[in-house]
Amino acid sequence: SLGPVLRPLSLAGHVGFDSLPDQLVNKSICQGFCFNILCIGETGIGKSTLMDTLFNTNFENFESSHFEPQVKLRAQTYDLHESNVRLRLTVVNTVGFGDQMNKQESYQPVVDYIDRQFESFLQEELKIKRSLHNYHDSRVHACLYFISPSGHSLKSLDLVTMKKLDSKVNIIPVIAKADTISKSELHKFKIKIMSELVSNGVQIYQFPLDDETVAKVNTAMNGHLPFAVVGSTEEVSVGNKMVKARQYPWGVVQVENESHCDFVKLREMLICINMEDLREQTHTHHYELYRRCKLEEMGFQDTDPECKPVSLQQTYEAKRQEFLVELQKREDEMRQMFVQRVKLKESELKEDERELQSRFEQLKRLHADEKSALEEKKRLLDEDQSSFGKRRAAAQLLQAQSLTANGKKDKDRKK
Ligand SMILES: Nc1nc2c(ncn2[C@@H]2O[C@H](COP(=O)(O)OP(=O)(O)OP(=O)(O)O)[C@@H](O)[C@H]2O)c(=O)[nH]1
Ligand SMILES: *[C@@H]1O[C@H](CO)[C@@H](O)[C@H](O)[C@H]1NC(C)=O
Ligand SMILES: *[C@@H]1O[C@H](CO)[C@@H](O)[C@H](O)[C@H]1NC(C)=O
Ligand SMILES: [Mg+2]
Repeated sequence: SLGPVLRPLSLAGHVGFDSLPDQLVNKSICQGFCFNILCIGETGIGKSTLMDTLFNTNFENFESSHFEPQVKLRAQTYDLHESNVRLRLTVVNTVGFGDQMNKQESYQPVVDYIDRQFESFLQEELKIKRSLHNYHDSRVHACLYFISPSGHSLKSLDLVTMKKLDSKVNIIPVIAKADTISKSELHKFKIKIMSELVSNGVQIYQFPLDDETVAKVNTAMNGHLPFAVVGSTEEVSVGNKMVKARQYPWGVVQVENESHCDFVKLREMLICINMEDLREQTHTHHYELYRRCKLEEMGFQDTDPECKPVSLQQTYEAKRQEFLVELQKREDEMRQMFVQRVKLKESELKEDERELQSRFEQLKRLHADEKSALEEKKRLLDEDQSSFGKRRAAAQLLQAQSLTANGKKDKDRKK
């Protein structure tokens, strides 16, 4: 790149910035370290025993049943001290892994757990008031995948799970309970496992070769993968020493004897040599990938289609503009819908009005007919009445005449 031109200068005397590495060391010691291990393996495969053996502790162990309806993850955090170094260790165990009828779903809770830890780190990073210096980083730095010592091959669950996880976490496969498999079988089994991983495109963690002080040992150790491990917290006396071992009727398996198993190799690689690299890879590779996908999903980008850099401000403005346009579109749609609805309602009302009007006309006609019928009746009634009146008057007259006529007759008779 086109940086400033550098001019080498030699110092005339001691300045003191050669203490920078020491300052870094002192600062790190002061802050303390954190390391998070995820143990994936079927129930009873020896996860807890191996963790206890690795860290020389007695972590809380809950034996899980084989009847869990689904896989769960259980995380426990411990504060460990060695000399003046403080390590905050989180051990995450899968509970019920591979015990369900439908084993294809076993990996999903694991994937979700890893993503959740990335997400909470991202959320902390995106805050305005960040407190990353005292943030409890729960991102998984190393994933020990426990392969069952069948001596045969990997199970499809193993391949599917590792494939789902290999872009999210540093996978270190181990052959569990390696004391149950014979030496010649173990050798073939290791080769088989590695070739299956390669042919399925599963990317496991490779011990780094860029630091030349450990490049040699790391190269050699990459050739011993996957480590065949034995765990035990039981102490057995061998010679005049007490050593961690598993005792059998036919002999003793010494956990920390390299001709018995790869436990020491695992401890060296995981804790003594590459713990910092595992932490770094988690941050610079796996988290970086998660962050990138997440931000791209949210619409952020570094460059526009013409490869010009885009600032956060521009992205924000563009998003805002996009949002406003969308809002305007929605508003127009709403308005159109409203107008349409009003029109529909209006025509409905007009129709109702027409109907009412016609009903009204009909009623009016009916009423008029009734009225004229009634008037006709009244007229007839009036006619009847007047003819009745006339007839009555005639009758009365007749009666009166007949009365006078009778009176005369009586008088005549008396005379
Ligand atoms: N042969 C042999 N047995 C082991 C080894 N490690 C653990 N075991 C035994 O396996 C049994 C289960 O060990 P745990 O360490 O509890 O297994 P786990 O995977 O933590 O089991 P859950 O947490 O219940 O899923 C115990 O009886 C251990 O003694 C080993 O390396 N070889
Ligand atoms: C680092 O710590 C050691 C021991 O506490 C001390 O002697 C040394 O001066 C410190 N160095 C720096 C650069 O702070
Ligand atoms: C390791 O095991 C081998 C083979 O069993 C044995 O010869 C050797 O003495 C053991 N080493 C230690 C330190 O016990
Ligand atoms: Mg356990």
